[in-house]
Amino acid sequence: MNKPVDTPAATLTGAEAVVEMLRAHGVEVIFGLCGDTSLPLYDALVRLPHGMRHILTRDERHAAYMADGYARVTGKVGVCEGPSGGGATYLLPGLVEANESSAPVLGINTDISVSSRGRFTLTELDQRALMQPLTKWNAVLDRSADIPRVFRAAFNAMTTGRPGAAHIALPFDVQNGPVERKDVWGDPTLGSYPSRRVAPDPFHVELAAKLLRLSKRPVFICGGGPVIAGAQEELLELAARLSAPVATTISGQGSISEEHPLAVGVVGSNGGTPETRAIVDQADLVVFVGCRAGSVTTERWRHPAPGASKVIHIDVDAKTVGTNYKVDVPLVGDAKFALAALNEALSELKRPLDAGAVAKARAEKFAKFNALASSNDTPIKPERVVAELTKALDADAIVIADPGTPCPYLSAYYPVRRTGRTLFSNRAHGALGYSMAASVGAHFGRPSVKTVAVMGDGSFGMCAGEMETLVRYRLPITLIVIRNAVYGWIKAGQKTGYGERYFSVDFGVTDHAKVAEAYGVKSWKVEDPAKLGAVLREAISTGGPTLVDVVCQPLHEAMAPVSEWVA
Ligand SMILES: Cc1ncc(C[n+]2csc(CCOP(=O)(O)OP(=O)(O)O)c2C)c(N)n1
Repeated sequence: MNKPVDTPAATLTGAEAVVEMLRAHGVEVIFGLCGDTSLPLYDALVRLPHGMRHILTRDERHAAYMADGYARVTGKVGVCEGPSGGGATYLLPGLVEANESSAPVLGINTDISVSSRGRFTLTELDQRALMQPLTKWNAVLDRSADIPRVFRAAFNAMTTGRPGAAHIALPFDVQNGPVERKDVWGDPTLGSYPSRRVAPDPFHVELAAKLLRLSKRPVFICGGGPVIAGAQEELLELAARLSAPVATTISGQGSISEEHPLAVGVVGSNGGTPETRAIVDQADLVVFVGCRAGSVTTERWRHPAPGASKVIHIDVDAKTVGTNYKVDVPLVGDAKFALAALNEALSELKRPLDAGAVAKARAEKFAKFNALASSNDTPIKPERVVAELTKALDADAIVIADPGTPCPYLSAYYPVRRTGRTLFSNRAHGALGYSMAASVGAHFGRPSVKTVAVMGDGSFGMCAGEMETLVRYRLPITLIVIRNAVYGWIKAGQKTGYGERYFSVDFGVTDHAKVAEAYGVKSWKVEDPAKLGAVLREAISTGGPTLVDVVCQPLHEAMAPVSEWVA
């Protein structure tokens, strides 16, 4: 009775504690979709003065992709939420992509009450079992008192070591139970990644320095690690010291400006070309940096050829190092620290810049590309789309590419002109329909730059409903649809590997511009290559969401960057 009204209560509800724990870790945006089991959480979100934005989505899958896009461009944890049952199964695709792509995304699914378990309760699902193999860390809460500890553990797991996704199931009655206010605290540094960096063993640094000194033609192959670690300066210093070409994976784009004389561009079977492959093949020492050396990057572990060169493998994840190649020196640690340590160990070394081979490879690669990119043929060639987009966008713009035509073409030929995350794709699972939602997350993460999503019509069919979200929030995002009425990448595989025995890959024509218009998105359809540049410039500079439907040459008729399909 006599308690002053402005004294905070000693206990919070579980839902209130969740909101406070997110805030304590610096969360600014939550992407999600409501449900019965989420009512206490939503009530806490509306009542408490937390300063976080909640972005209502039309599908939990896209909520998770938004959180992923947000995490990739901000260096912060992305947060998404949904209800029990279908909300959890729909959130899952985005969490597994984020986890395998080393993006820290926290997924929260509310759940049926602990007291209702095992009684054929509507939407009951074993969320622990569902999420366990697909996330870096997950938990199902049984008591409200555990909320602070569980959230701290989730943020710690997501942002330390190799970043990844975490999942928390939050039962209805746990949201209503009590939590002691004194337990509600968090370390805001765990809301950004990488946190708690580790440096490699100095003994291994010395061994690696020795190998680098002895090497005649070292080549770097950078995965997402240098971008995540912000190791671009250290990478450039070391590459310049050794006069070594720097190639990247698709996730590694942004490790180096692709205009730098030592930048090779992307290697591998989804964006690499014979010219970039040749640079890898001539190396006597390959340094993988924050890179898993997976099937795409190495064209099924053939480039580099095993045993053809010495290998130094830098990665924050000890399990990654040496998985696919026999490693001469393992360097387990944060990419920034590892490269800085190598620079220090090699401080006496300064080889004269010899970028002739890289310049030649780039010239040959782009000569082929430019010939096709200037073509006025119809349907419009994918190369023309990439060239016009490059002219229309400034270097800071964020471009997100779906699988199919967009990813290999953009990663091969759209020049990433600065360091940091400006061009990305969902490279872990490559599920169609990622780019539209990821562009929403990227926009909320970096609202001051233009964000563009490039998708095939197959992808469009998997995400069209989310245009309503773009319209509701009036997001200045441009969507580009590569229209060819075919699952082109797969048809191209049937062409090259299966004697042109085409089967079940063609679908009907959709007028994407009309669909967009129905949602309230300003749209254009382009068939004439000569008009494409002007339309793209107009779409990009128009406020609010825009869509350009480009009638394109199907991939199986076009020149794919590396026309070898690998699985
Ligand atoms: C969810 C999902 N299902 C299936 C695939 C297999 N797949 C890879 S590329 C591709 C075709 C893509 O078609 P589209 O989006 O129209 O682009 P195009 O290749 O025609 O440019 C398919 C079906 C996938 N990546 N994701």
